[in-house]
Amino acid sequence: MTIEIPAQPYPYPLDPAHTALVVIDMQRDFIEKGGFGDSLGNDVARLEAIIPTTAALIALFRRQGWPVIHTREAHKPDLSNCPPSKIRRGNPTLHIGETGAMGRLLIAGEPGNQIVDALAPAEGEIVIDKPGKGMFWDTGIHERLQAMGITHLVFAGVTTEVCVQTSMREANDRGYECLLIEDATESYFAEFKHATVKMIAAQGGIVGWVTPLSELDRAVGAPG
Ligand code: C5J
Repeated sequence: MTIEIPAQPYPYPLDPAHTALVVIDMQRDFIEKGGFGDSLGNDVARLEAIIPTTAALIALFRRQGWPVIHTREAHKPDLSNCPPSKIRRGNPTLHIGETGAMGRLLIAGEPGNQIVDALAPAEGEIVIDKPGKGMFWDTGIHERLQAMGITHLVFAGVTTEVCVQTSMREANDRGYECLLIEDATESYFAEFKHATVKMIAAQGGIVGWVTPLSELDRAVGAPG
């Protein structure tokens, strides 16, 4: 039986037995000073601000016993899965693979590549390292989700218009019913988040649905 979640552009039919949460790239490289996001000249405090909402969303899924998946934007130490064009891009003070305050930027296993402590994956939760912006390219996650019988994905994380939106679009093209929790996602640019949230739900939900955490909490049943 589905749970109807008030959402834009119309109620989202959450299917409890077939739903997983995807928390995109809540890693130190994007959220803390000295990381990749900071090296690009961004205000990382904007992203840090969604940690409490994202933690509450993860807690809701854990209470329900629904799967939680974490992603990290992470490349192999030899950069063999990072195209040179991606390394060159952006004119940052530091490039992908170079050493910053938290180790090599966006490299698997480095301190900066770890998910922030407040959102650390629990034992048994899936953590995928993705070399692209989207969660499906070169990760094998679609096959794992299919094996788990997952048809519905709830999204959170950063940044709204880059890795979150790319992952939602990839998921949408693969047939998943996608819901974005709008106060558990953030961008370095307020206007980009605003536009992304609008374009996801536009045209009858061309990419998916959007709703705040409070609506999900109410519909699923917040703890008393
Ligand atoms: C970016 C991401 N913004 N996780 N990555 O480069 O959105």
